[in-house]
Amino acid sequence: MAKLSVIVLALLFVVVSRVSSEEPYFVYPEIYNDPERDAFLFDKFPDGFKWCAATSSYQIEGGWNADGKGVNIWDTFSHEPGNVQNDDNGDVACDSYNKWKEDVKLLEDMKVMNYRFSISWARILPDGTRGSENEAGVDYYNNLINDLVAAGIEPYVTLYHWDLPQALVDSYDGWMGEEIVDDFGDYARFCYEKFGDRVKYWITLNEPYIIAQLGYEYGSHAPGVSGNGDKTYIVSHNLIKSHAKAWHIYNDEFRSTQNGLIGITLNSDWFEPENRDEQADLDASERMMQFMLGWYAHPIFLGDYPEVMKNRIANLSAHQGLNESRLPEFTAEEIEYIKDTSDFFGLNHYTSLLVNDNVDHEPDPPSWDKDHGVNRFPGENWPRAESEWLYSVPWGIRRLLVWIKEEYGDPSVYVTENGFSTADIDDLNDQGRIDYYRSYINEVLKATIVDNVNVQAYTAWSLMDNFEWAEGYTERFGIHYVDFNDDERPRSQKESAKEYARIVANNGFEKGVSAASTQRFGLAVFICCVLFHLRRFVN
Ligand code: GBE
Repeated sequence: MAKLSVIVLALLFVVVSRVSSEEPYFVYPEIYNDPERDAFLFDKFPDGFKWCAATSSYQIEGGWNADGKGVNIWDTFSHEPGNVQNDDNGDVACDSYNKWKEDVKLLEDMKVMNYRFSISWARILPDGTRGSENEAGVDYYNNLINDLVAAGIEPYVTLYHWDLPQALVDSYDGWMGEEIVDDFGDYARFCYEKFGDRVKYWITLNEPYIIAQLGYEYGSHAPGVSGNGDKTYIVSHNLIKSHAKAWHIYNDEFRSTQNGLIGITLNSDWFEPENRDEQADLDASERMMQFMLGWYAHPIFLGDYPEVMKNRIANLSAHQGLNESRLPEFTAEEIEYIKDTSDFFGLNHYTSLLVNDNVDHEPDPPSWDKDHGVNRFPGENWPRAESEWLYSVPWGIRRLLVWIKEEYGDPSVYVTENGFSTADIDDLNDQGRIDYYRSYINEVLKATIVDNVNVQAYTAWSLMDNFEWAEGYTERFGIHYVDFNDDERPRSQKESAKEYARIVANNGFEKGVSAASTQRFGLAVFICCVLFHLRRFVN
């Protein structure tokens, strides 16, 4: 009898210790207070899911005038005082032009499968065109790619992450000129020829929305042009055609021998209706999605611009007294040529906003913001990152992924960026970033295995702190810390990099793997052993 009770007691102890070790690590901001929506899901991603980390050329490379590189629009823009916080620039940045071997090491240590980086157009074609080939630039990317392949890390290569050769602006106004379509095609072909034997994933353009809207309407990004709902649409038109051209060149001339995939990366917030019982708010949400994401995704995945954009911009243009819509039209042939030119849906996502209908808009002067006619604002008390625009809204990415699945016919989605910024302080213990990654990745998991969205990859932005565009070095997005005051630009692992590596190793989330629960389990085993021995004396 005594023996039995000891055994029962021991079993009980084991059970209790296991149960308490399974307490979920709850990382959703408590403010949301919607346990049903925000409950943590302990499960794994499907086998073969790709884990990735990303950077871009101008943000990390430095070497801005090294070994024959041409000047690009971010060199020009950042060298002009007043454009970037503290007049920072990417002249040295993380010095990855010299320290790329260390970058590969960081990736290896985390055991990610892929590295997403971009090619600096002006580094390999200094004046933007084929005649100007720069061998040293080509060597740089060959070395990086070879090292990645040797380390078993697949390269995901972005052709254009915002650093346009300055020469193309000087000769035809860059993305404003139609000539860009052929020049981008030639540049893409050059990259497939040089690197396509080893690169099997290509991304044509990173975030055409930002290129057009911040570069040619708000003027806050290079080339710093301001507009009134005009240039932004012309630039977008050329961006979409350039993307399609690069896809067709790959498809016609390289796919059969190189066997890779090529697509585009679009950025979008999720726009949550302020009140789901109000039809006007639901409409505002849908309209905002079409104006931000549909602007590019509709022509590329479905054909032509979204109806709501065509109608509203035509109406507001007529109201202004213009003969033609400010939104250019695609010809029937162009619509066909552009449709179905992305082998996957590359998605960059960071944040969500609430929306309602903007009823009292004075349409003059015109702008993209007036064309959509939507108010966007954060929810009360939503936790914010260092970046003014970045609120942590984990459930937003799930809603967005489901929207993409339904709108675009269930494409395979690669999340090509997601991440969180902190202030410029030297702190490796970045709990806020850890919470952001855990909760956002958990929502991607729900979208994948509960909602059956075909998500195939997830990418952390960024592998390391880097030049954050107009914010310079005042905002840090890295899962590795870079000391920009040290000439050596040393990198160190933040806690978020370790957490990301654990998620990668588990291909998702395991229950109860905290140090405390492991200790509790060890203690329980020890006590059971003691009880087991005591049992002899009891008998
Ligand atoms: C991505 O952009 C980029 O691909 C990456 O290069 C960048 O480092 C990362 O995200 C973090 O920003 O009032 O609209 O003019 C908005 C995401 C500033 C898009 C916010 C900069 C969104 C680009 C200021 N934006 N961001 S405003």
